[in-house]
Amino acid sequence: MPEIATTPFADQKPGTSGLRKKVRIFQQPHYAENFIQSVFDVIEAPAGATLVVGGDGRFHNRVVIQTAIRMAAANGFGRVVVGQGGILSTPAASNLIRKRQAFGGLILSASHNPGGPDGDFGIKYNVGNGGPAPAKITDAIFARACEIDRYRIMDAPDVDLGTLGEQRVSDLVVEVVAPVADYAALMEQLFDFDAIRAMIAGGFRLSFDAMHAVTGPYAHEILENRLGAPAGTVVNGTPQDDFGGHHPDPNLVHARALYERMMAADAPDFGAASDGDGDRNLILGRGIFVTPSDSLAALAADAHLAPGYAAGLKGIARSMPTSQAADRVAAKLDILLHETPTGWKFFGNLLDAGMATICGEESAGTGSDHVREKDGLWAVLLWLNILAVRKISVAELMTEHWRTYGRTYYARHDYEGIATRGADALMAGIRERLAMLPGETVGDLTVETADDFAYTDPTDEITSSGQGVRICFAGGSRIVVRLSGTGTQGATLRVYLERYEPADGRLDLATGDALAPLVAAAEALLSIRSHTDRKAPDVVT
Ligand code: VG1
Ligand code: CO
Repeated sequence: MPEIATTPFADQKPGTSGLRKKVRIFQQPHYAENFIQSVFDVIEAPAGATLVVGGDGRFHNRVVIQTAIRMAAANGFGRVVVGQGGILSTPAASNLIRKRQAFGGLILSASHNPGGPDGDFGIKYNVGNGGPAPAKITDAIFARACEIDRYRIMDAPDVDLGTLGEQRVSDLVVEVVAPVADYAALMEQLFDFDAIRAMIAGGFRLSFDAMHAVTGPYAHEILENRLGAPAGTVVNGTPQDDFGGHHPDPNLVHARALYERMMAADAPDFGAASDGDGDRNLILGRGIFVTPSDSLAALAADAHLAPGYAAGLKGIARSMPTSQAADRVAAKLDILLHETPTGWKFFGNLLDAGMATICGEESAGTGSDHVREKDGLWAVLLWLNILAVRKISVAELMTEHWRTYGRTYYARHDYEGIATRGADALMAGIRERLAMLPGETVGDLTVETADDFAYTDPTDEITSSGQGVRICFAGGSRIVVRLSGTGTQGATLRVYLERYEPADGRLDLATGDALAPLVAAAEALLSIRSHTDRKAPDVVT
């Protein structure tokens, strides 16, 4: 087999969701090759195995797809299934891995991070269940990348990614598939498309912002072609390799135009957006933003109204910083609630074991056991299905939810690209004081418990520690603080603020007012300003 000698790069440690770096780092000779070979060396796929390859269409996507195909050919794979044009949304890739019983898949994305020559790129390996590789595999990939001295690559011309059907690279069959077809078929199985179609035909108006990213073709096909929403429902629906110069991050900052449309007097009934690779979702109703944590809780409470979930839920899983709103739904439904570290890779085992049906994260990720990734359009369709059955507005549904379960006011404050030293000092400082915090009062708040979150996976007993600091106050409010594992520059500090108001409490406060005491407490406990050298967070979501 053709082998090329190489030397290791010391920085190929996968983070929360794969290896993410600036495009220019990935453009260094041998950089992507080293990482892909490290993956292949660790997974030891049997000869003739199938590999799914696709990405979110960002700058450099096609280059690395061609490289991955040549390397798969030289490493003994029998078949590569690749999306046409090199495009697959992350949930669609997860679905293809499962459907084609592939050994695994390479997903090329940096998700919500900006793209283009000066933007970010990423590579993530997903295992045969369709989900991100668990930590024991990503750790092994990093260890391998630190000592790699050769990679295998076939000397062959580029594959034609534009033409559907089979081609060959030496003994490898490369199958170019339509990116949307299988995914749309799966959505039709899970949801009552007739009911949603009837609601739209009856005058229900929606707007979906694809943010110039990968969900454009998926949303055009599903929302407009199959569900009958009028042309123009999907905006920014043509994927661009630099996402039009924007951050394809569906939050109130980067999806500002959609937010403003939804707050206007003539707003549509429903608004949504997705991110670069199609696994995140933003949900808005006329005059109301639904926090991702509340969205998870509301979807869990009513999921049984969709055909795919008519049998009820086996359990709910949420990442630790996600608000406790879903816990109250789980308690009422008398099902298990799992609290996992940040990142979708921790949900896979629970879904495989039938211990959870629905999962979610505060970072606009929601999904279920239909695939092993979070899924932006899935969340949109479950919302539409529930609204079509219940025949109420988003605002009415949320008000009813809060009157039943109480309301969890929530916000995340991000300090982006700060100096690593200050970020590490902040984390080390609070970790040192954790044992002393219980009983301490900050303003009107009294600390009840404080810890550094550790999670033991109930299926394989593997423990992940140091996953973020939790400070819980009497009455159910919380501050959580951790460092991001997806950034590509300096450090990003995330401070998660949460205040609980019971069902008979104050349910109509402005979020900023409701959380003001927690913002003050966070500053008092963490000295954020001095550690970050910032007066205020860069992004509040
Ligand atoms: C962030 C989010 C996390 C999410 C991850 C990947 O990680 O907080 O909830 O799973 O991004 O999302 P971090 O370590 O930066 O906080 V995506 O849409 O990149 O696949
Ligand atoms: Co994403």
